[in-house]
Amino acid sequence: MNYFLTEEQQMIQDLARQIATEKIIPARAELDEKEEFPSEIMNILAQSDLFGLYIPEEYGGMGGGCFELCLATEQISRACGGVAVSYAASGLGAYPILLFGTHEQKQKYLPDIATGKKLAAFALTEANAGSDAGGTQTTAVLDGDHYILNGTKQWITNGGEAETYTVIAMTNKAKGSRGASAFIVEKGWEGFEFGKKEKKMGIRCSSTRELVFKNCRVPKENLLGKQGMGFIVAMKTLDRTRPGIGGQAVGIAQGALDEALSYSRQRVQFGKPISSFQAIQHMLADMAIQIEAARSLVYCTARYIDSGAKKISKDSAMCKTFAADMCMKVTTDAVQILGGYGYMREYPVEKMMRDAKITQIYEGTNQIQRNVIALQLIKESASKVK
Ligand code: COS
Repeated sequence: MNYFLTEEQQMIQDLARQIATEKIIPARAELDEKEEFPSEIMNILAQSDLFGLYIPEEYGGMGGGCFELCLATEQISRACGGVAVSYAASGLGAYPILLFGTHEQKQKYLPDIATGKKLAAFALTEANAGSDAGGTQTTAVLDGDHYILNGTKQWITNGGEAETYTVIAMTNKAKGSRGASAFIVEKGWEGFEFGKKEKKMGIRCSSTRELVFKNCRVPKENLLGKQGMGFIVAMKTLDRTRPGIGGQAVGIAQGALDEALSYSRQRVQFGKPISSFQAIQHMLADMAIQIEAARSLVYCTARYIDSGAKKISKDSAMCKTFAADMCMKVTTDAVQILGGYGYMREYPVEKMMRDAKITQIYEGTNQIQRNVIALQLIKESASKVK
């Protein structure tokens, strides 16, 4: 399929694929086994200027958008979902600043994120506020020139590794989601600590940790947007980053198909390579069809977002949902094609199947995405009737 990439986009894709092949594939099994953060690979991605793809040139980036970030994330995911999420979550942490930051905030924080000198992270989820993002319990109370943050954020990707955190906290609990606000918080500030590091099913080299705020003083100028806009900051951010999860899902699935194809040509049973059996051929064909359909939807949505379109929630949710469900199916089928070998750790497909699962869960479960899609469909239908 020709997606008519520009010369620059082709270069980004080629570069990310080369790093994935030469640096990530040889390291992924050990990183997964040891649950070790891929610092060295993050440095390579930084030196290759891949962290600033979606950041305007004015703030030290390459001036691209969501599409360029998806292209790179897909290629990295083809090799390792855990490395890919560590890379892409910096974008998730940076997008609130990009969308709602003042010029001063952008000037202060974006250049270091763009060069990869500093990683970013996004902190919305809490123990009792997952799908119900408006149920945030962390508080931010204004005290002179500072907000005082108290509470615990859970399952924060890049927790502990990132230097810059965008954090959602309640400035007025009585107002529900309209009482949330967003803040930029730096690692090392007094009252900001890291809790336990999670042990996970997949994406095991990525860091997933608690953020603990105990009377953490955040300067007033680190409020993002206006007080009370935190929920909107989070929703508008996720609208722009969910296609990245789609890209991750497409990449993981492509990696699994590549493995299944290569194995099926080599594995001989009943005197023939198993790729000559129609049962296997049809599985391979279905995997390829589903991957290409998801890739088309992800690319199309990311380009639509970059065009400046405003109503993107439904499309963003659609591409994330479709690609994540596809990824779970394709990686499961890849394990099936490899049979007993597929179930063993010596082959990468069992890791791919473990990594796939999270794409159906994070940045909003696929059930929540379907709620978003259905509500928008009903709204559009009602407005047509009027
Ligand atoms: N863009 C702009 N505004 C949005 C929006 C979006 N994508 N989604 C909701 N809003 C606005 C609504 O218009 C509403 O505004 P008003 O108060 O002015 O009417 C407000 O935000 C509250 O919206 P809503 O009533 O739909 O909020 P809910 O509490 O029902 O929650 C869902 C909506 C479930 C969609 C939201 O909580 C969600 O996305 N949850 C999943 C969170 C998630 O992805 N977590 C993963 C953690 S990050 S890795």
